Amino acid sequence: MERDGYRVCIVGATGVVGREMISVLQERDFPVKDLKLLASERTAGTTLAFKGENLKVQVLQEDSFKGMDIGLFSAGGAVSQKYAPIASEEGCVVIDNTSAFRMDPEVPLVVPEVNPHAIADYNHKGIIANPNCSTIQMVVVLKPIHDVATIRRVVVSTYQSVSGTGKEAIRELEKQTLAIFNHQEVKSEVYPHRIAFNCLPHIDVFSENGYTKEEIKMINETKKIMEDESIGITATTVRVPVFYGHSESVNIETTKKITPDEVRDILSRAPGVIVVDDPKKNEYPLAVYAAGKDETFVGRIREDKSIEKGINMWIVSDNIRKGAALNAVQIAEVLLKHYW
Ligand code: L14
Repeated sequence: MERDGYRVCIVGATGVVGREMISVLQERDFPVKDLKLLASERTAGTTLAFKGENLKVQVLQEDSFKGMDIGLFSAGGAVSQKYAPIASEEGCVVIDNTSAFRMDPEVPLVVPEVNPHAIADYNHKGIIANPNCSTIQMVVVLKPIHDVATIRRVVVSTYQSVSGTGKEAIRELEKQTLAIFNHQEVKSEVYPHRIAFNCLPHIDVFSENGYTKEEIKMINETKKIMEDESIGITATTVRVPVFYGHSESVNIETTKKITPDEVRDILSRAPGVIVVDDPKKNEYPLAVYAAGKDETFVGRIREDKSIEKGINMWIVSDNIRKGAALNAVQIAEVLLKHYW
């Protein structure tokens, strides 16, 4: 059905991801008829610009979703748990950026380049989940390889930027860096230890088995999105003193032998992926280069000679864009095109 546009609301509009959602809707000229910005009492009242108009952020309430078509949620798991069912009940389709519903067997978990069909397969009830940032950038690279060579096992270590945690963490890295240069006391409020000039092998909370929730999310979400429970995955997720862009060292073992040249060839044709792999010219993906871009960058593609059929690579993407806001808007675009 052709429409003159959709009524869109953003829950968590004043956050790092919420603000990026506003920019992405604008940049991509998403057919927005009406944009409603929602946040907690703490930040409501803020004014944010959309297409030259200043919009005032309203307090999120149970009746916020009346008449809305699409809700982009990024205000934490607890807010989604409470308000996503209320929104979908009102007929507002929720695209949820939190981990609240990702592993729910009735909720599709979607990366448009990888499994857009999941939206139809799951016969969703008005909630579609946006995967974890580290998972998204990994699966856009792994899926095209899996289709050709069948991945048996994945070993991933991440190097994640502070922006994933939010604006307080961005400020913490800035403040600590300045404090160290000025020989002042370094305070850690957001993270349990100093992040400036340091690496923390700790993202999200620890669970009983010694893994962090971030690691468990990467393992479970990758299997769900790739639709293959047989893939073995292990992960170590690390916070590094970078502002924007997550990097990942990824080792795969395949069932069918595949050469680095074949991997480069497959990935050069993969949607949303750019191969940056010319070591002689010192060219490889970098967080500072990926920041602000839409694509996922992959390089350092080489054979893992310690096993018979292994490949190593380095994958980088903007965690706030492809890892969150952009992927959410791309899900909305798939919805409009095929399912509305
Ligand atoms: O969406 O970087 O699962 O602290 C959890 C941890 C997003 C980012 C998620 C971080 C995330 C995050």
